[in-house]
Amino acid sequence: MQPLLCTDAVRVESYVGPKDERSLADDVLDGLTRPFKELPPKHFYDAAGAELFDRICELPEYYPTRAERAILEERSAEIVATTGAAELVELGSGTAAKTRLLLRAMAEAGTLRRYVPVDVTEAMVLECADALVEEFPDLRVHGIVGDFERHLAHVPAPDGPRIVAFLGGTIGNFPPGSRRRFLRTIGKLLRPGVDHLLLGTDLVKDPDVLEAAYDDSEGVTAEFNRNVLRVINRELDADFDVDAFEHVAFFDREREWIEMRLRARRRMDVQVRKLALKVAFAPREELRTEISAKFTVDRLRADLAAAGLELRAVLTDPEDLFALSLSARK
Ligand code: SAH
Ligand code: AVI
Repeated sequence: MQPLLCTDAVRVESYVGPKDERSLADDVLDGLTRPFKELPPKHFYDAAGAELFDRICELPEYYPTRAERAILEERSAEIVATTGAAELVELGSGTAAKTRLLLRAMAEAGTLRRYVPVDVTEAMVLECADALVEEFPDLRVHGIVGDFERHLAHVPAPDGPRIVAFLGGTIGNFPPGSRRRFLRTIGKLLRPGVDHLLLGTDLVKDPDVLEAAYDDSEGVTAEFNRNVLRVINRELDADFDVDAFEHVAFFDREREWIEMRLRARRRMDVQVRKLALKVAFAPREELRTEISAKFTVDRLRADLAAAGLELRAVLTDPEDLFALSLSARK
């Protein structure tokens, strides 16, 4: 493997490339030819999508980031003391904004050795690796640009007690069956009796609060949602009229998840030239772009148990909006 970047402190490896265009192509071919159209949420995050997500995190309505940060501000030292962590592996690391609180606590405890960010967006991994080695002089960063569903085998062997962090509630973007399967895969990165999973999960709450968080008054989430169509236009030479799709977000009370969709404002025939594919949308036809599951502690415990993990601690913010949990392999 030829690393993207290799210095004394930083090594960044990339596992995305032409094959990943394939992954978008496969998802479009598969998802847009189904009776109920659907795309997986990982394609939101090109550079523009990552920027829109950052703006979402600052919105008054989008509480998860603030609530999770509040927990980390309060409890990072305790998390580090409980786990003795020397290494932090982070899935879907993004800008690693909240992660700094954990790294700081590890540095203060004198245990910090290595940070392993895994994200599908190359610029994110490169930028955060650079910034973090500046900020933490003894830190080594081993970055992986890759799809956490396909490239976890490239996470290096542990270098001391490890925390695998999966923050932000991103686990909620998996449907229930794949969620448990993915938790089991994450478990393989953990050694029983040594390592821990630190998982961020958004909690079930008043549907009005939830729906506002996914349909903000400035329309940033709507733009984030439509961004997936811009990605397809650019990468697969498609001709979606992006503004002809309306943002839809609602809380499914039975399944206890938020669903985001894009609704066609009129009849459309879309050409996806690279795939030689024509996709017809009926007026008001919807395309599901994301689910974002909300958790109770019982559901969390059951999902972890089904994946061979034992829930050890649940930490919440003062308003009980969000939970950070520590678990370990049984
Ligand atoms: N952890 C950050 C970012 C959450 S946004 C936070 O808590 O704020 C979700 C992140 O996961 C984005 O940075 C996105 O690029 C990344 N991501 C989404 N799907 C992914 C996948 N399949 N593989 C790797 N990274 C993914
Ligand atoms: C990354 N993920 C946890 C976010 C969420 O809340 O499900 C993505 C997002 N979608 C709309 N707003 C934010």
